[in-house]
Amino acid sequence: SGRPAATDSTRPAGRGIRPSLEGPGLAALTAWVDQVAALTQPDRIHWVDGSAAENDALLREMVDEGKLIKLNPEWRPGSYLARSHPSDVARLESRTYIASEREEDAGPTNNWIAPAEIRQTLDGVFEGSMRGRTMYVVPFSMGAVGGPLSHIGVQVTDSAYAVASIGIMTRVGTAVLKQIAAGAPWVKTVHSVGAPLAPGEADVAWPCNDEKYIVHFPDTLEVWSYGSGYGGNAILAKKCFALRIASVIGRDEGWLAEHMLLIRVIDPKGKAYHVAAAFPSACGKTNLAMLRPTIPGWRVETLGDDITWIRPGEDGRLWAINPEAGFFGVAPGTGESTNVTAVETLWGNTIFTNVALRPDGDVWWEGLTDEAPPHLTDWEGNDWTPASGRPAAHPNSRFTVAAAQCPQIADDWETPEGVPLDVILFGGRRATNVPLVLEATDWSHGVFLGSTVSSEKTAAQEGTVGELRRDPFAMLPFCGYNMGDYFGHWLKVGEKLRFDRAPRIFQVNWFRKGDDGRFLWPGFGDNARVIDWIIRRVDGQVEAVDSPIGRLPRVEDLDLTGLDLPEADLAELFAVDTESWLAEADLTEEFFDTFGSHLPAALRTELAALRYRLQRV
Ligand code: GTP
Ligand code: SPV
Ligand code: MN
Repeated sequence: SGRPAATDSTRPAGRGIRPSLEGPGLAALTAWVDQVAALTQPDRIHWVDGSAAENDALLREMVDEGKLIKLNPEWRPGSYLARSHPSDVARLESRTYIASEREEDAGPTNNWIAPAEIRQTLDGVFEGSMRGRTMYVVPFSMGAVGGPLSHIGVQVTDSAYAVASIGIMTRVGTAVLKQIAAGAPWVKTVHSVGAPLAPGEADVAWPCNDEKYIVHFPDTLEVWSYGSGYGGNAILAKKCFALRIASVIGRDEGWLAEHMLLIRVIDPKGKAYHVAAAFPSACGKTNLAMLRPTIPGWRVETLGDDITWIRPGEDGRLWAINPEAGFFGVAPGTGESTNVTAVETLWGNTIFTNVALRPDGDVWWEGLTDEAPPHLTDWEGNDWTPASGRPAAHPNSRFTVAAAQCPQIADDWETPEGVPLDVILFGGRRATNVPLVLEATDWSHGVFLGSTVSSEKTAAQEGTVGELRRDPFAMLPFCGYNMGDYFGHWLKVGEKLRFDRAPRIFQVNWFRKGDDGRFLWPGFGDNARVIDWIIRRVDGQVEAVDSPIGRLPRVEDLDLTGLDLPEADLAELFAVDTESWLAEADLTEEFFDTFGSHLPAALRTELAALRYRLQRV
């Protein structure tokens, strides 16, 4: 189009004008913003200050433009529904790249692309990509602003939906800008939906592009994302920065950026323990983060539900923070009987994406109530009844809500120095083989358990739901460097810990199924029974039974009171079948081989020891 490019970000934009801050760091930021604007050619530039008034105006504008549906405030005050384009509903692992200088640094689990090559591609697609739109400049902090474990970034985006989401998921605005002005280092992230508007052209509800790129430059600490407006593809502070880029920073600085929930568990005597748990996408992190124990006396306080940054302290312990400020959680399956805490968290001030709309202006999704309402509008905007034969909400439909709204959030959840970890859990969605709970014998066995996690695919990424794949540390799609080196980094971090202060590592599996296809374990609030055993192990109150794959509970040590669990199911939950584990060990060897010389020797030793123990049975 013949529209003149707005390359001068000092030009008054009517609102959100470049703030009049002083400081050595500001020049670099404004120069970069000008450079991105020169490439993408937006009509306007809006510097986000993070104020409530700004957020209100943004949401109102999106409603006026048909990009959000305002929910009935009587049921859901301050809340909105977004319906994505039907093709833009999840993370796109096939379009996600690590553009490290050396291919080896991306490793076999990532899509590598040469930086020079992809820069050329990106320059092409981003040229003029924001024409007719507003370019928002969003300074954000992961972790409390100025905290010792915190990191800062800036996202430039042409998506108002992304801005509203980042505002919930992170700490945005002027306080962060002041840090940048003062010279704090920051990570550059650029996002465009890739849908420029010609003069006078009407916008659509969910602009996006068929061509998509989510590209990470670990050597220069940059993210460039094009074509998608969805979650992990568009809220770049989350998976792109807080995991892929942060894992690289952590490798270089000696800490860990993990796909983990973080909770404080309080036992009946009032003693507190901190637990971090890595489960793959849509495998139960948010649910465990908001656990309401079904056994008396136990309490859980929520600290985080998706990402945890972990740093070894001078005291030989691991200290952990949740770098996020909100939850971007899976809606389906979230209901009174499974996660009442989430239901309560969502009372208002929530952005829902791809859930169903009720005739009374509230939302619904499969599992919110046992029975579906008789009539709904489905996530694509079509009429829906229970007889429609398709889900009303998309299986990866989500809610975006501030963590502070969680009724069981820990009072000190934003503590900048973090909490000391007592327990680390690894889990996945496994219908067979993996027992309900298993304890690692030591740190390197724990790292072995993390490195061998496999899980059935869910709707959180593109592809076939149910297909089994390796997802080490639940980080397969999120590790920004060579996964073999990442295993080595975990081992190295372990060496920095005092042996009596390192967290104990366990593997859990809530998803084992019987031959008839039903879950053997009730899950959800009853997972507290497993946590109870884990805590008593940590405290040295109960013995464990050695098995070839690790330490298992004695059945009598599990608190199963009030649970209607058939004896046969209980046995099946802990069954270790030698043949299938030997077969699994063969697959692990194949998997390990893909890392070549990057695989730490200690993990080969663990595999050999596992086979030895299995063959001795
Ligand atoms: P991401 O946000 O994608 O990282 O997912 P997540 O790991 O936070 O998963 P979440 O807690 O949202 O759970 C995903 C799905 O698993 C939901 O449909 C839950 O209802 C279901 N789920 C969670 N915990 C359990 C459990 O203990 N047992 C069973 N059977 N299902 C569970
Ligand atoms: C996940 O897929 O692990 C999520 C959702 O938490 S997203 O932010 O889209 O990555
Ligand atoms: Mn996640």
